[in-house]
Amino acid sequence: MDSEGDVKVLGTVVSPFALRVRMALYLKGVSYEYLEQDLFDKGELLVASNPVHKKVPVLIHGGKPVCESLAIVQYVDEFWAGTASILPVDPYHRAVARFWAAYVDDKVFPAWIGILRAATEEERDEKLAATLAVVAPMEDAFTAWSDGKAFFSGGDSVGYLDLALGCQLFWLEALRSMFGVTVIDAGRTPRLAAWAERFLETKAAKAVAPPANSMEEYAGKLRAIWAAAAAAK
Ligand SMILES: N[C@@H](CCC(=O)N[C@@H](CS)C(=O)NCC(=O)O)C(=O)O
Repeated sequence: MDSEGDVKVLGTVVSPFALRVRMALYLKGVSYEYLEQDLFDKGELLVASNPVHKKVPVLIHGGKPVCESLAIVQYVDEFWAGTASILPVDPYHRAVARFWAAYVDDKVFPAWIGILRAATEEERDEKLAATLAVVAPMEDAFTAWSDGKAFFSGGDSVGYLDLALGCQLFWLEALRSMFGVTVIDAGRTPRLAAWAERFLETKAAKAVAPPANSMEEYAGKLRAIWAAAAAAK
Protein backbone atom coordinates (compact mmCIF):
# COMPACT_ATOMS: atom_id res chain seq x y z
CA MET A 1 0.00 0.00 0.00
CA ASP A 2 1.56 3.26 -1.10
CA SER A 3 -0.08 6.21 0.54
CA GLU A 4 2.57 8.79 -0.54
CA GLY A 5 2.18 10.91 2.54
CA ASP A 6 0.00 10.81 5.54
CA VAL A 7 -3.68 10.21 4.68
CA LYS A 8 -6.49 10.92 7.13
CA VAL A 9 -10.25 10.78 6.64
CA LEU A 10 -12.60 12.74 8.87
CA GLY A 11 -15.97 11.02 8.72
CA THR A 12 -18.82 9.43 10.57
CA VAL A 13 -19.64 5.76 10.14
CA VAL A 14 -23.13 6.63 8.92
CA SER A 15 -22.25 9.45 6.51
CA PRO A 16 -22.92 8.24 2.95
CA PHE A 17 -20.49 10.85 1.67
CA ALA A 18 -17.72 9.64 3.97
CA LEU A 19 -18.47 6.03 2.95
CA ARG A 20 -18.07 7.11 -0.67
CA VAL A 21 -14.59 8.43 0.02
CA ARG A 22 -13.59 5.40 2.07
CA MET A 23 -14.72 3.07 -0.71
CA ALA A 24 -12.64 5.06 -3.23
CA LEU A 25 -9.57 4.71 -1.00
CA TYR A 26 -10.31 1.01 -0.63
CA LEU A 27 -10.49 0.59 -4.42
CA LYS A 28 -7.15 2.34 -4.77
CA GLY A 29 -5.56 0.30 -1.98
CA VAL A 30 -4.64 3.43 -0.04
CA SER A 31 -4.24 3.02 3.70
CA TYR A 32 -5.44 5.89 5.86
CA GLU A 33 -6.16 6.91 9.40
CA TYR A 34 -9.88 7.16 9.99
CA LEU A 35 -11.02 9.80 12.48
CA GLU A 36 -14.65 9.46 13.53
CA GLN A 37 -16.28 12.86 14.10
CA ASP A 38 -19.08 13.91 16.42
CA LEU A 39 -21.32 16.07 14.25
CA PHE A 40 -23.35 17.16 17.28
CA ASP A 41 -20.20 18.57 18.85
CA LYS A 42 -17.76 19.33 16.03
CA GLY A 43 -14.08 19.13 16.81
CA GLU A 44 -11.42 21.72 16.02
CA LEU A 45 -9.80 19.60 13.31
CA LEU A 46 -13.05 19.33 11.34
CA VAL A 47 -13.86 23.03 11.65
CA ALA A 48 -10.30 24.01 10.72
CA SER A 49 -10.16 21.57 7.80
CA ASN A 50 -13.55 22.44 6.31
CA PRO A 51 -14.20 25.97 7.56
CA VAL A 52 -16.75 26.73 4.82
CA HIS A 53 -19.19 23.84 5.37
CA LYS A 54 -17.87 22.20 8.57
CA LYS A 55 -19.05 18.87 7.16
CA VAL A 56 -17.60 15.41 6.73
CA PRO A 57 -15.95 13.94 4.82
CA VAL A 58 -12.61 15.68 4.70
CA LEU A 59 -9.55 13.97 3.28
CA ILE A 60 -6.32 15.31 4.74
CA HIS A 61 -3.38 14.33 2.59
CA GLY A 62 0.07 15.36 3.70
CA GLY A 63 -1.57 17.98 5.92
CA LYS A 64 -3.67 19.47 3.09
CA PRO A 65 -7.47 19.18 3.36
CA VAL A 66 -9.69 18.24 0.44
CA CYS A 67 -13.43 18.75 0.98
CA GLU A 68 -16.61 17.57 -0.76
CA SER A 69 -16.86 13.85 -1.38
CA LEU A 70 -17.08 13.91 -5.18
CA ALA A 71 -14.09 16.25 -5.37
CA ILE A 72 -12.25 13.96 -2.97
CA VAL A 73 -13.00 10.85 -5.07
CA GLN A 74 -11.69 12.65 -8.15
CA TYR A 75 -8.58 13.73 -6.25
CA VAL A 76 -7.97 10.18 -5.02
CA ASP A 77 -8.42 8.87 -8.55
CA GLU A 78 -5.97 11.40 -9.97
CA PHE A 79 -3.35 11.22 -7.22
CA TRP A 80 -3.24 7.43 -7.07
CA ALA A 81 -3.45 7.10 -10.83
CA GLY A 82 -1.30 3.98 -10.95
CA THR A 83 -4.19 1.63 -10.22
CA ALA A 84 -7.46 1.09 -12.11
CA SER A 85 -9.27 4.36 -12.79
CA ILE A 86 -12.43 5.11 -10.80
CA LEU A 87 -13.69 7.70 -13.28
CA PRO A 88 -14.23 6.56 -16.85
CA VAL A 89 -11.20 7.15 -19.04
CA ASP A 90 -13.15 8.49 -22.02
CA PRO A 91 -13.83 12.25 -21.57
CA TYR A 92 -17.47 11.99 -22.67
CA HIS A 93 -18.14 9.09 -20.30
CA ARG A 94 -16.42 11.07 -17.52
CA ALA A 95 -18.75 13.99 -18.15
CA VAL A 96 -21.80 11.72 -18.11
CA ALA A 97 -20.67 10.01 -14.89
CA ARG A 98 -20.19 13.46 -13.28
CA PHE A 99 -23.63 14.55 -14.47
CA TRP A 100 -25.33 11.56 -12.84
CA ALA A 101 -23.22 11.79 -9.67
CA ALA A 102 -24.38 15.41 -9.31
CA TYR A 103 -27.94 14.19 -9.92
CA VAL A 104 -27.57 11.71 -7.07
CA ASP A 105 -26.42 14.44 -4.68
CA ASP A 106 -28.80 17.18 -5.86
CA LYS A 107 -31.95 15.06 -6.34
CA VAL A 108 -31.76 11.53 -4.95
CA PHE A 109 -30.13 12.35 -1.60
CA PRO A 110 -32.52 15.18 -0.62
CA ALA A 111 -35.48 13.07 -1.78
CA TRP A 112 -34.77 10.16 0.57
CA ILE A 113 -33.86 12.53 3.40
CA GLY A 114 -37.44 13.75 2.96
CA ILE A 115 -38.66 10.23 3.80
CA LEU A 116 -36.51 10.23 6.93
CA ARG A 117 -37.79 13.66 7.99
CA ALA A 118 -41.46 12.95 7.39
CA ALA A 119 -43.43 13.44 10.58
CA THR A 120 -46.56 11.50 9.55
CA GLU A 121 -47.28 8.39 7.51
CA GLU A 122 -49.12 10.49 4.93
CA GLU A 123 -46.12 12.77 4.54
CA ARG A 124 -43.85 9.74 4.28
CA ASP A 125 -45.99 8.31 1.45
CA GLU A 126 -45.71 11.64 -0.41
CA LYS A 127 -41.95 11.74 0.06
CA LEU A 128 -41.60 8.12 -1.04
CA ALA A 129 -43.54 8.90 -4.25
CA ALA A 130 -41.26 11.90 -4.88
CA THR A 131 -38.17 9.75 -4.26
CA LEU A 132 -39.36 7.02 -6.62
CA ALA A 133 -39.84 9.71 -9.29
CA VAL A 134 -36.25 10.92 -9.01
CA VAL A 135 -34.83 7.39 -8.85
CA ALA A 136 -36.73 6.25 -11.97
CA PRO A 137 -34.42 7.94 -14.55
CA MET A 138 -31.47 6.11 -13.05
CA GLU A 139 -32.85 2.82 -14.37
CA ASP A 140 -32.42 4.12 -17.92
CA ALA A 141 -29.05 5.63 -17.03
CA PHE A 142 -27.93 2.23 -15.78
CA THR A 143 -29.13 0.53 -18.95
CA ALA A 144 -27.37 3.12 -21.10
CA TRP A 145 -24.03 3.26 -19.29
CA SER A 146 -23.52 -0.22 -17.84
CA ASP A 147 -23.32 -1.54 -21.39
CA GLY A 148 -24.76 -4.88 -20.34
CA LYS A 149 -22.16 -5.25 -17.57
CA ALA A 150 -22.56 -5.44 -13.80
CA PHE A 151 -21.92 -1.79 -12.89
CA PHE A 152 -22.51 1.78 -14.02
CA SER A 153 -18.81 1.83 -14.85
CA GLY A 154 -19.61 -0.34 -17.88
CA GLY A 155 -17.46 -3.09 -16.40
CA ASP A 156 -17.31 -5.76 -13.74
CA SER A 157 -15.87 -3.50 -11.05
CA VAL A 158 -17.36 -0.39 -9.50
CA GLY A 159 -16.57 3.13 -10.74
CA TYR A 160 -17.40 6.74 -9.98
CA LEU A 161 -21.17 6.62 -10.43
CA ASP A 162 -21.39 3.28 -8.65
CA LEU A 163 -19.73 4.90 -5.63
CA ALA A 164 -21.88 8.02 -5.92
CA LEU A 165 -25.16 6.11 -5.71
CA GLY A 166 -23.89 3.01 -3.93
CA CYS A 167 -22.88 4.91 -0.80
CA GLN A 168 -26.55 5.80 -0.30
CA LEU A 169 -27.70 2.17 -0.31
CA PHE A 170 -26.89 1.58 3.35
CA TRP A 171 -29.38 4.30 4.26
CA LEU A 172 -31.98 3.01 1.80
CA GLU A 173 -31.72 -0.34 3.59
CA ALA A 174 -32.19 1.45 6.92
CA LEU A 175 -35.29 3.24 5.57
CA ARG A 176 -36.67 -0.15 4.63
CA SER A 177 -36.05 -1.55 8.12
CA MET A 178 -37.38 1.56 9.88
CA PHE A 179 -40.44 2.38 7.77
CA GLY A 180 -40.98 -0.57 5.43
CA VAL A 181 -40.35 1.60 2.33
CA THR A 182 -38.48 0.36 -0.74
CA VAL A 183 -36.81 3.08 -2.77
CA ILE A 184 -35.00 0.88 -5.29
CA ASP A 185 -37.75 -1.54 -6.05
CA ALA A 186 -37.30 -4.65 -8.20
CA GLY A 187 -40.80 -4.13 -9.65
CA ARG A 188 -40.24 -0.52 -10.78
CA THR A 189 -36.51 -0.45 -11.45
CA PRO A 190 -35.41 -4.09 -11.86
CA ARG A 191 -31.95 -3.43 -13.28
CA LEU A 192 -31.15 -0.87 -10.63
CA ALA A 193 -32.40 -3.23 -7.91
CA ALA A 194 -30.13 -6.00 -9.21
CA TRP A 195 -27.24 -3.52 -9.39
CA ALA A 196 -27.90 -2.48 -5.75
CA GLU A 197 -27.73 -6.11 -4.60
CA ARG A 198 -24.48 -6.59 -6.50
CA PHE A 199 -23.01 -3.37 -5.15
CA LEU A 200 -23.66 -4.31 -1.52
CA GLU A 201 -21.87 -7.61 -2.12
CA THR A 202 -18.66 -5.94 -3.36
CA LYS A 203 -15.56 -6.00 -1.17
CA ALA A 204 -15.48 -2.19 -1.16
CA ALA A 205 -19.03 -1.97 0.20
CA LYS A 206 -18.44 -4.67 2.77
CA ALA A 207 -15.20 -3.02 3.90
CA VAL A 208 -17.02 0.16 4.96
CA ALA A 209 -20.52 -1.14 5.82
CA PRO A 210 -21.73 0.71 8.94
CA PRO A 211 -22.26 -1.37 12.09
CA ALA A 212 -25.73 -2.92 12.44
CA ASN A 213 -28.38 -0.48 13.65
CA SER A 214 -25.99 2.51 13.60
CA MET A 215 -28.11 4.32 11.01
CA GLU A 216 -31.33 3.57 12.83
CA GLU A 217 -29.79 5.01 16.04
CA TYR A 218 -28.49 8.07 14.23
CA ALA A 219 -31.87 8.51 12.50
CA GLY A 220 -33.54 8.50 15.92
CA LYS A 221 -31.31 11.38 17.05
CA LEU A 222 -31.92 13.37 13.88
CA ARG A 223 -35.68 12.85 14.01
CA ALA A 224 -35.77 14.00 17.64
CA ILE A 225 -33.85 17.18 16.69
CA TRP A 226 -36.16 17.84 13.72
CA ALA A 227 -39.27 17.24 15.85
CA ALA A 228 -38.00 19.62 18.57
CA ALA A 229 -37.22 22.28 15.94
CA ALA A 230 -40.72 21.91 14.44
CA ALA A 231 -42.33 22.12 17.88
CA ALA A 232 -40.35 25.30 18.69
CA LYS A 233 -41.68 27.14 15.63
N1 LIG B 1 -21.85 17.65 -0.43
C1 LIG B 1 -21.14 17.17 0.73
C2 LIG B 1 -22.16 16.68 1.75
C3 LIG B 1 -21.51 16.31 3.07
C4 LIG B 1 -22.54 16.20 4.19
O1 LIG B 1 -23.71 16.58 4.06
N2 LIG B 1 -22.07 15.70 5.34
C5 LIG B 1 -22.91 15.62 6.51
C6 LIG B 1 -22.89 14.20 7.06
S1 LIG B 1 -23.66 13.06 5.96
C7 LIG B 1 -22.39 16.54 7.59
O2 LIG B 1 -21.20 16.62 7.82
N3 LIG B 1 -23.29 17.26 8.26
C8 LIG B 1 -22.94 18.13 9.33
C9 LIG B 1 -23.68 19.43 9.24
O3 LIG B 1 -24.50 19.61 8.32
O4 LIG B 1 -23.47 20.27 10.10
C10 LIG B 1 -20.19 16.06 0.30
O5 LIG B 1 -20.44 15.42 -0.73
O6 LIG B 1 -19.15 15.86 0.96
